[in-house]
Amino acid sequence: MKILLLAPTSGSWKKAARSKFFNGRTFRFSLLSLLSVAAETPQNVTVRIVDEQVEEIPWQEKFDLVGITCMTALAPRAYEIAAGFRERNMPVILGGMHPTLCPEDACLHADAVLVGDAEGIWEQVVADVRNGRLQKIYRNSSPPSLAGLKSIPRYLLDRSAYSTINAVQATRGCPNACEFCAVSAFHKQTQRRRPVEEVVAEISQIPDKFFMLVDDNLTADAEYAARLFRALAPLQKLWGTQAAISIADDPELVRLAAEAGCIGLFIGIETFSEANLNGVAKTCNRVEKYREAIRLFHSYGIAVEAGIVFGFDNDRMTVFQNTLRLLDELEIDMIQASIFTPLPGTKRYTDMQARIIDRDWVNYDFHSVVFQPKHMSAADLQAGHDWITCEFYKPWRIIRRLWRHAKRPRSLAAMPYLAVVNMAYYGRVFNWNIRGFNPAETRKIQVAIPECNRAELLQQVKMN
Ligand code: B12
Ligand code: SF4
Repeated sequence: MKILLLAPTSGSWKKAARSKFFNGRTFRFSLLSLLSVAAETPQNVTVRIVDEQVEEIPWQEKFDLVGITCMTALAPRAYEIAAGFRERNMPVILGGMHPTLCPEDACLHADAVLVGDAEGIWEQVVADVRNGRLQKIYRNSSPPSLAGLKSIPRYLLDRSAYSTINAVQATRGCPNACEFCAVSAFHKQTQRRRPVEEVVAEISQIPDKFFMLVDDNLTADAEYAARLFRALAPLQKLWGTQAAISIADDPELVRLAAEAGCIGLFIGIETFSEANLNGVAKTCNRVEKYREAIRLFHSYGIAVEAGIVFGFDNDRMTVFQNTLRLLDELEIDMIQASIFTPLPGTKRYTDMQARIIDRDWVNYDFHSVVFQPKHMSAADLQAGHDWITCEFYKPWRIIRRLWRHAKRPRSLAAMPYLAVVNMAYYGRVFNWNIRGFNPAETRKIQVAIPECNRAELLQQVKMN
């Protein structure tokens, strides 16, 4: 029996994959979703993983089952590919974020849909294919335990095509209830954790120095995180992960993370407006604590990538210029600027139905406006997001950030990481030619964005 597991790609990601320079390799890592499904596949089945960013789809080959993973923005491409294989008489199953949050949509385009985690149910899917009785929907009756997960077959990937294939997960989900978050919707505001010794055993098998913990909120359970960090420290590896900014409420935990080799944190700062945070129930962020938290991370040489979102209901045209000033003020090392996106399956999607102006999933890529903002036009929101992205990654700002980082204590370990990611973002913004990321256009936009006064601004956002 032969199974193909496929990761689709589209839009600018596809373009980047095809171009010779700035090919997006830095941002390409993991594929842990498909690797986890492959790990669960019985030994006597041949599994092939194809990442459309890396290689062509093997249309001419014959498979007994084709499994496709997809996020919302990639759903249309996943459906297109599914149609291609079904025309060739090969059954298709869809799984991952979008099929789980929108099974009724996914069901229209596939022979079967797997809702939620694959562990605990994938073996049944394989058995059903073998017996010719594939069902329409598969889901575990309750989320499977993460103890005793099978070993991840990273050898199925061409490692030269990825910045790292060393993606590991210690926990799944997040207990918080931020109303815009797909993770919260997928995992129903819960977090499951793997036994610390199993995570450490997996990481100790990785031959490289660097790995990524692709958890959603690694430090949600501080006691678990502390145990994990203590156990990781002797391995002397370097790693980055995502955590809520509230990790800084526990300076001892930050110290343990640094001693365990943490060199980078992706933090969902989202906005500098308390009203915006309250509007989406992101209660783990408090604007007045941002500065203290970032200083703490920096004091351990940990680089901070901030997730910043524009288009919240209290955002006005001043938000772009103000946010750039505040990011500079906090010495944030990298940003991932996004446009607010009401993702299907989340509370915000339901609440914002009347304001949604674009229902093409392709545009649910966090860089396009799909709803009517409250205090600006959709075009202004798009322009402001494009403007700040270009401004933040201008070469002089990147050099200043590297210089500032170099002056911090323990900065050496994170320096290459910081430089590579900043340069990769530069390449992405200025060379991928992503829609909206046109430097000539953004120069014009700058004129329309109001200037702001530093002291007034700090007082206004109550950031001490
Ligand atoms: C690591 C990561 C990335 C990495 C690597 C992605 C990759 N290709 O592996 C990078 C940085 C490249 C990335 C990029 C993006 N990401 Co991302 N990413 C993640 C993150 C943090 C972890 C994913 C992961 O590896 N999970 C671990 C695995 C084991 O869990 P899993 O994916 O749920 O898989 C299990 C089940 O879902 C199921 N399953 C999954 N796929 C399949 C397929 C089949 C056939 C079957 C049967 C089962 C199955 O089985 C698995 C095992 O149980 C998630 C958050 C999350 N919790 O998922 C966001 C997340 C998936 N990303 C998201 C987004 C929006 C993006 C971007 C669009 C961001 C942007 N603006 O650029 C891009 C899109 C990239 C692209 N076009 O390809 C959103 C998706 C929201 C949505 N509803 O669509 C998420 C949920 C983050 C969030 N909080 O909103 N991402
Ligand atoms: S803290 Fe982060 S991962 Fe958790 S629900 Fe909120 S946005 Fe999602």
